[in-house]
Amino acid sequence: MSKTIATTAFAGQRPGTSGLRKKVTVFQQPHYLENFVQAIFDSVPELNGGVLVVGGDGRYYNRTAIQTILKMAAANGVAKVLVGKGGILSTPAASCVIRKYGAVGGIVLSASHNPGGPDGDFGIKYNISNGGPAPEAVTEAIYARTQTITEYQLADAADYNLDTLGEGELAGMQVVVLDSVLDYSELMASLFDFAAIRAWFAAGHTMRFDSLSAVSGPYAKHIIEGVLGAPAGTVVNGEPLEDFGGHHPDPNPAHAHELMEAMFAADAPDLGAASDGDADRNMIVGKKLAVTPSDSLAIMAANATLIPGYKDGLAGVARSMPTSQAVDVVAKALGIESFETPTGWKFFGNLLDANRATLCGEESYGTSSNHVREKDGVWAVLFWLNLLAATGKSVTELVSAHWARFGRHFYSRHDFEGLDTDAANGLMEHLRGLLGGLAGQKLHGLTVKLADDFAYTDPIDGSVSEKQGIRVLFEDGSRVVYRLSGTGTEGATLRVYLERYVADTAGHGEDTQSALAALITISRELAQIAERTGRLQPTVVT
Ligand code: VG1
Ligand code: CO
Repeated sequence: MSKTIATTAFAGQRPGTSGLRKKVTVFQQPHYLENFVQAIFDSVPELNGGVLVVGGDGRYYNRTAIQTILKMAAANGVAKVLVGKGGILSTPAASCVIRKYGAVGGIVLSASHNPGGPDGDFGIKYNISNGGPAPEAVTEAIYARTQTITEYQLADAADYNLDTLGEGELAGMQVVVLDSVLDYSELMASLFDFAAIRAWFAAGHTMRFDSLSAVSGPYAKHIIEGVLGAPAGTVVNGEPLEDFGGHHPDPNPAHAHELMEAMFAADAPDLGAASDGDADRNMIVGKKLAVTPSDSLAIMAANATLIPGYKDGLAGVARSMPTSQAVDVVAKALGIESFETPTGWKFFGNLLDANRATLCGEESYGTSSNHVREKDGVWAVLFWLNLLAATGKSVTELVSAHWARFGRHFYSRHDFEGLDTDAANGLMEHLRGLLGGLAGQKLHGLTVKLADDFAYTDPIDGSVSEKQGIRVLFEDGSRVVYRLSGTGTEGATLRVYLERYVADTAGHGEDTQSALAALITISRELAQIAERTGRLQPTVVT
């Protein structure tokens, strides 16, 4: 039995960089979630009679949303739903499960690196059958449908028990509650040399994995403490909590400050790592050294053949436009293709499907490979563990050797959060107005080579994405990039990305912010940040 419920459209249900993200209180409005979910079913007719994966990062409102989605799935003719136990599926595990069980798609509930709890954020996104985020054509269709919706379907059924593994039924739809930790762990075992990592721990090496009370905990504990034999307590903050225990679940040096303190202490472990709300991000830290995500991607690419899953080499690599060019230098040395895509994992899907890229990464602490179609935090940490075990080197030794061979890309991102939206839009328009006249100008000793608003033509399907960020490129290879965030829920966030290449080893020891000082000044002046936003300093520096 199902009901048809009348509704009216909500403005603003356009998915951003990674799905629809709003305050929990916005999602709690009657019909708000339902409208978006019905728009998914209306836009993807194959779900009728098909298999759907459902799960989320366990944050506040996850269970409520899943019950609604299950009843709507049944009423919309979905044949079978695979749902994570307790409603839990990390984003990479959701991708793994969609692929493994041949689902039509998945609905992932997460606001990822945004804070959770009743006053925090919630989010929902749709992933397609390759396990990856829906491409823009699909998210735009879903959005268009939210603007014309007048009714949705809901089964008249009791809530489903999400805590008992196994098969059951809800209003005629088959439901399977599964423990994705096992599927995910099996996939990791097929890629990495678990015996070598086990031996590395057995020899007394140590690590600290901070799950920030988010969803990576169960996966990291099972694999690192269970299968790989690291001592109990290696994974800290490993219980997923609805409010992340007050942690801001964003694995960067600013937010994962407990980990940074541990890694800068005299008794620091050999490897430090952290992951975000939905476990698709990773931060890698050595003793007194946070590895930038851009360097991490480049180092992984340069050393990939040491890892069993990549021993035959990489088809190519891809990075988001604001990510540093470090991996391009490696690709050139390896003689493989490198791609520059707009920000957001959905742009890597086609390259991975077509086997043009094997490894992909973003400066926002996201890295992954063709094993799934999402970024993957625990995978990245296992990759580094495998590198440490295979080489016997420390994180610092691997990083220094990499810089010595390829040169160092000093890199930092300055975020100005919670800006007035009009002021932020005005700032971007101001920058667009400057573009035509910048080439050839000398700014604080650096000559502008090219300035543009980044546009991307997908090499596989030819789709075009415009206005993806302002790039100012200098003759010496340095760059300043500006974007407005597409994942925030309060005002606007301006992201300023700064990069400078230094080939000579003698300059590699410099402090990052001082190495970037001229670019920082240029970035502030060009965009008139202080004048337009009233901010003299960024709120977050990564
Ligand atoms: C940010 C990052 C982007 C990432 C996205 C989703 O987007 O910059 O690289 O793909 O978050 O990550 P934006 O538009 O706010 O800059 V997650 O881990 O929040 O799903
Ligand atoms: Co995330």
